[in-house]
Amino acid sequence: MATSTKTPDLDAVVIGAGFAGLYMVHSLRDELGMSAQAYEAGDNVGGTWYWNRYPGARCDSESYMYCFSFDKALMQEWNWSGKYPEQPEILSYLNHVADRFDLRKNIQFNTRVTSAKFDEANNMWEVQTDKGDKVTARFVVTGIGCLSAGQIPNIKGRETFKGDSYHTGSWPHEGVNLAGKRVGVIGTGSSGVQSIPVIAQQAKQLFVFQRTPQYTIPARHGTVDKAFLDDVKSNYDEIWDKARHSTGGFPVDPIDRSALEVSEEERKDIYETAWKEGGFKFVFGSFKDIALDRRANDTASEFIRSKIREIVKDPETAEKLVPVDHPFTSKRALIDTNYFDTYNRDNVTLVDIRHAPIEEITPTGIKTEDAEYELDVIVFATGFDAMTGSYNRIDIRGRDGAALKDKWAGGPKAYLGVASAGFPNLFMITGPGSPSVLSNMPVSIEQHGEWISGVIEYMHEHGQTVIEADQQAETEWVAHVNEIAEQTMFMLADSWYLGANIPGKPRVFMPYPGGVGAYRQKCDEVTAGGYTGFTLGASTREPVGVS
Ligand code: NA7
Repeated sequence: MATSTKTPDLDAVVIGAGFAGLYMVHSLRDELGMSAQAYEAGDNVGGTWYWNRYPGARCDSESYMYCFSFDKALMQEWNWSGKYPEQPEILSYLNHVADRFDLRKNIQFNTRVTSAKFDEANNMWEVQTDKGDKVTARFVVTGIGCLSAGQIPNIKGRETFKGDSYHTGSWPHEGVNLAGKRVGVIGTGSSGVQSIPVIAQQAKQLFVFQRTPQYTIPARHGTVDKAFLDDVKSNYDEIWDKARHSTGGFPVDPIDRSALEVSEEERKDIYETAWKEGGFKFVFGSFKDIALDRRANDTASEFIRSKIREIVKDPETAEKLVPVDHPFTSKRALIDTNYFDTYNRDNVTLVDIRHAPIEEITPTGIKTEDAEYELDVIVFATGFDAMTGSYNRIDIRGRDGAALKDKWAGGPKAYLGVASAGFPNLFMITGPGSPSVLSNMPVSIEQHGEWISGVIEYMHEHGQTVIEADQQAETEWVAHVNEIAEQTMFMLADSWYLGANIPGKPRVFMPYPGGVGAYRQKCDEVTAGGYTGFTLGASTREPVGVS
């Protein structure tokens, strides 16, 4: 390992000011006493919740679990108004956190990090921004999100459209007046399923361009139950502890019942109860094997299909909405409010572009193989270059000037999803290979933040200035992630988890599907072993500036 000769300007550069970036600034600055500077492309905090302001945008995690747990007073003082947190309220929460912990003074807004290059001679990073900043830092910590690089498909004629068009992930802050407009929504993923029912109420006419039908469960959203919230607040420690050791980052007890070991009647009752209750409990609280065993899964998939046929009045439309080409949970599980009901409205038309694909976007609308639709507005609910897109937008170069983008050309490679061999002192919060998008994000973000702070503190105590993931440990971890994914439904659909939504992207399963509890245990073992799978290097110079 090289020995440092220069002292960096900063202990750490943090990229992003969403949940991850905010927590990291707090943790490094206030808990470790380090100098940390965050750069954020938006003009305020919020990350995902700053950008995704489309109608109906909200989180699918229940609000009492979609928050930080690092400060007990914060947990007690914040009151959510809805069962699920809506985008404006999450943004208010993150603004509150930024103010409460005085984080803004270490965040430079309207600034995008363009490059980060590792200086091997000095064991530090040189970071540049689009505003001309050039700083050096011992560590770079990315809080750049898993779903932040928006994807608008390159449909022929897109630029010729004379109306307005928007991507759900970069919705205008002032909102969009859709009253009296003919609106086309392309995409029926999470953003489409959330926005379509709300847009239908606003627009004169709505055309939904659907390529893949979806399984979605009613959210049963509503105002928060005050008595429930009070109860949660008096048991928060226990609740969070359960979530931290769970599969999805939610405080649910594991279910030990197979969908195949109960009678048909009992199974139906269990699904009915879960359907009525709403939300992800349909997945976590029904049977242990619907995401793992195809026969068990068939029972859940078929139940949801029957619900779609029951809700949607026009049988032809209902059949178009019924997913048959992939099992439930193979794509991101969705929850909704009135999604299928929306197709009973007179002003809503479902356009099946699987059978008659879009040929082009014209100046006046969208032309499919069998019809032309006149539109005033096109909404692209077409998703993101997930997990790796946000990394590829930054020129990240490690040892020997090697680009992360090149290393990841065949799929992302990272040990524990937190560090990549050849890129020392770079930590990725909820990077590919960690539970991230398969979990309740704040739980995973805090776990990574704590773990990263812990490493940095350890390095200080041991007088070390460089840490790097070992190639072998990384290779084994990536293989392990894929091995688990192979045992699930995840491999059975073209999803963004597999990069299948981006033309040319390698088909590799990106998040860790083993659950947050198992993942935490692995990270804790790595820590207990003195950071097994990492190489740490000493320096004759001062250690990192932990006070
Ligand atoms: P998703 O889940 O990636 O959904 C994108 C949707 O757009 C999906 O229905 C796609 O169909 C459709 N799509 C994408 N490209 C095209 C083209 N070229 N033509 C037609 N339709 C297309 O993105 P979301 O924003 O909804 O959700 C992303 C995540 O954010 C979500 O899971 C939450 O975790 C938060 P496809 O299914 O690929 O056939």
